[in-house]
Amino acid sequence: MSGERYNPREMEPKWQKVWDDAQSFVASNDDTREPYYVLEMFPYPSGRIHMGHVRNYSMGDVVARYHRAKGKNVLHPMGWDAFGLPAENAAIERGLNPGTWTRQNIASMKAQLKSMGLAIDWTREIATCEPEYYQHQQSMFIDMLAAGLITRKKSKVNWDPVDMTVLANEQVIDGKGWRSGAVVEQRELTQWFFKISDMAEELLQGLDGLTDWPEKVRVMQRNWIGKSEGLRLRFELVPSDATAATSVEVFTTRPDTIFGASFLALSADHPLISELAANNPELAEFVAESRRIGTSTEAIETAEKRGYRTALTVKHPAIDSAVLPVYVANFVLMDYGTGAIFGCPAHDQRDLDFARKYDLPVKPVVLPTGGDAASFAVDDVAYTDAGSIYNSGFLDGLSIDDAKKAAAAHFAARTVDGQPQGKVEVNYRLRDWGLSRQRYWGAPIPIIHCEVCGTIPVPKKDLPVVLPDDVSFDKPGNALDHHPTWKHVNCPQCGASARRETDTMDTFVDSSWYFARFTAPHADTPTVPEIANRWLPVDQYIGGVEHAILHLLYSRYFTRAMKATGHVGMDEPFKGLFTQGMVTHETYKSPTGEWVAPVDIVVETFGEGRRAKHLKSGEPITIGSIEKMSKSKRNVVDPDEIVATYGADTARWFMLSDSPPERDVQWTEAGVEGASRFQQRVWRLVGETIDIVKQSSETVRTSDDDEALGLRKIAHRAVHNVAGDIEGLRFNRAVAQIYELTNALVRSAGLVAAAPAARIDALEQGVSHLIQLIAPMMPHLAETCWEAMGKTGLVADAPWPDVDPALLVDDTVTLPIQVNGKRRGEITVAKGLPAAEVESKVLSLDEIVRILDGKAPKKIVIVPDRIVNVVV
Ligand code: ANZ
Ligand code: ZN
Repeated sequence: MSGERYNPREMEPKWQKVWDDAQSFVASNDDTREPYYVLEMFPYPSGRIHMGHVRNYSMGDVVARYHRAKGKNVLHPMGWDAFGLPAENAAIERGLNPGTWTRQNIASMKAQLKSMGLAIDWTREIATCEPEYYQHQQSMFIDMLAAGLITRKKSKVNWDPVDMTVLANEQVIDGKGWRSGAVVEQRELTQWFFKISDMAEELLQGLDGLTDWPEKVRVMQRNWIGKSEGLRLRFELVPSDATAATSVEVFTTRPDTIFGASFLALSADHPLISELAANNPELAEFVAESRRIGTSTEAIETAEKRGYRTALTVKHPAIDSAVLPVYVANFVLMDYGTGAIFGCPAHDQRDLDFARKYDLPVKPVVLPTGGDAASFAVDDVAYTDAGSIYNSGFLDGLSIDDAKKAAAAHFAARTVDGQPQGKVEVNYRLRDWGLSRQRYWGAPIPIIHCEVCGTIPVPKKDLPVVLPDDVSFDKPGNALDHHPTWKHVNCPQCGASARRETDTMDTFVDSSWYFARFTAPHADTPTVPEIANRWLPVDQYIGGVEHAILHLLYSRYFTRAMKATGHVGMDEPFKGLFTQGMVTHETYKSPTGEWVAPVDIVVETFGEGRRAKHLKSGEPITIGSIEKMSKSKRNVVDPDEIVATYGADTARWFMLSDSPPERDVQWTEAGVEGASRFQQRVWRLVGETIDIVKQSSETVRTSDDDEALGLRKIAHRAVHNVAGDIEGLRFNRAVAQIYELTNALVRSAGLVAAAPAARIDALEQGVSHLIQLIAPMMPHLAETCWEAMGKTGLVADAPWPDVDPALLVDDTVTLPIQVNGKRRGEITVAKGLPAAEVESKVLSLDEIVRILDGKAPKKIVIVPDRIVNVVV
């Protein structure tokens, strides 16, 4: 038996077929055992899986297999986030039909995932691009529209005037269209929105209950929701011919700094500015230019701060006869607060930059604690920390917080234009979620526009609104809109000719409820609430931290919207969240500065150093920094090649072993080799153990000697600790425990020849435990070992081993041994071992025998469980 190498290439497909045939991982909705739902973020079908997927799915698989072994009814499904731009780009660039391209990719990625041996219930597979899926999304859209959760309003989009198409924010690079290079414009389109901002407070509060989420993700969501409490403050306009308006309102979180105000700034889209621009070409030009920055907050924040001084001025609300100039500024957003601010340069960096540029006064009104009022000044850095208010009339001497309250009370009691001058207000950064995309490859929005009846939802009996297959991408813009017949329909209400909505849904909608669909993937309603409520929320969700904001927030919103429309009964979709780190690799560059792929080089070591050369040309290659695996740097390792060379178990083991799962892991050849050697080591140990058991003649189980008991303790402790580590998602620590157990077993197998039956039994039990511990991580190897050991059934179906609590108790003590007061060694014995027994053990130790040199000791003093003193 022992001696043969383990051959993953042969065994892995074998066990995959066995699991498949036995439907081992198919979850039943009727199973009455405790449900456990583990889910990894489903992949986009780009065509090939990458190492990030391998890491992500290996982790999820360990969790799934472990909880199965713990007797739970485990749901571990897989699907495809199958709509989106890359399919359209393939269509444009390579003339492929987006559907065909996507489905081919799904087929090849599915084969790759299957080769990893994942414990997935493939009967529940879904792809969001199939009508069987998106018809339910359309149906829920209609429900949510009826429930008032969806609205239609004007909103700005990035418009590429050459390609005549709407661009996603990611497609705008430095203010230009990614494909055409044309300067992008802002256009207003009427679009559909989920009214997520109505739920801002609820989504914020809900974060408090998500205690099994990483704190950093909760912080990111909190910041994104961006609650701020402040004051709406009305400024009286100095009468002017330019407008009939008499006042303008700002939103401020720092009313305590009002005495430091030196200007007002309005958004380019502020109605007052539009009014002024109508008669002022220069202003109109400035407005147009501001709009070219792009719609993303990031673009606005990074753009140079620019302004235009209008002819308007306002009265300072607290300083008699002082007036402030009114600017248009490109950093003021129309859709936050009131679209207008007062600028206090001394205490806001943006305002300071602006003031320096346009030569506006900088008047400090917050004095740092211990600062000197006479000399304190703000130069290039705004002072934004704590202090006491000064230079500020009735606010002088107050802390910032007290001054905020005092200012709010002061302005609330005054009126401008017959209204309170100040009103306390809570604002959220969170914007409504625009779901319309002017794209073909997405779920059609189930709406019909009729000139007579208006905007009419498609009747549910007419669902799904199916995407046409016969589309052409030879014209820029939305291929769905260009389709000759698709959009022409009759109004479901009055029968007149009408037009389908040709916008499709943002793909974030698709991924906001797939986890619910998995619970009843073939139902003819979006969910079956009783079933969904049994499985959800997902017990453990695992994915990349890049989804910390949008995907997770949208899913949290959508779950609430589904609850409001009766599709599920809970608020939160994901009870536990884990965000794993990335997979990195060294980078390599040729002498001419091109990136070189790891497969094309050989690395040699010399002394402490390493150098690389090109595999074929032999030219020297520079070893560069360690970076996230990416196609652009070519530092990728193809999972297929790894599986072909080392097997899936090795890849899985390495991905789990090397770093804490939340951190980045560096893929190295040495690391994979190490994982592969470990696999062989386990296999050899199993072979040896089988031989030892076969050769043992003793059949009567003797009672445990120290060696047997020691081994049992190590094994039970490992079982106990690995369970805890898997439950805590500390996979690398679980792996370390398994290494320790393996070492102990290998050592013991080496000692065991002609040993008492109890030791052989302990070894066999220990190896059996080891196989169960590696089963979630290296499932194919584990099945092979399990079978070789003559166990019945599959290890995938075996219950997690019971731990004997007695074996977890550490009931030994290590006693130092002194000879004539000098420490000469130590001995480990059972706690409370009678002195006579300790004495005879001590006297048989090699070291003591040597020191006594045949003489008897004068005296032996034993302090029980503490120390042994030998006097010679
Ligand atoms: C005066 C002031 C003085 C401000 C000061 C800050 C510091 P958060 O906390 O994010 O809500 N602001 C208000 N509306 C804006 C808009 N539409 N576009 C750009 N900026 C806007 O930020 C609130 C602060 O951001 C407000 O408080 C306002 O500037 C600015 F020493 O008012 B503050
Ligand atoms: Zn009609």
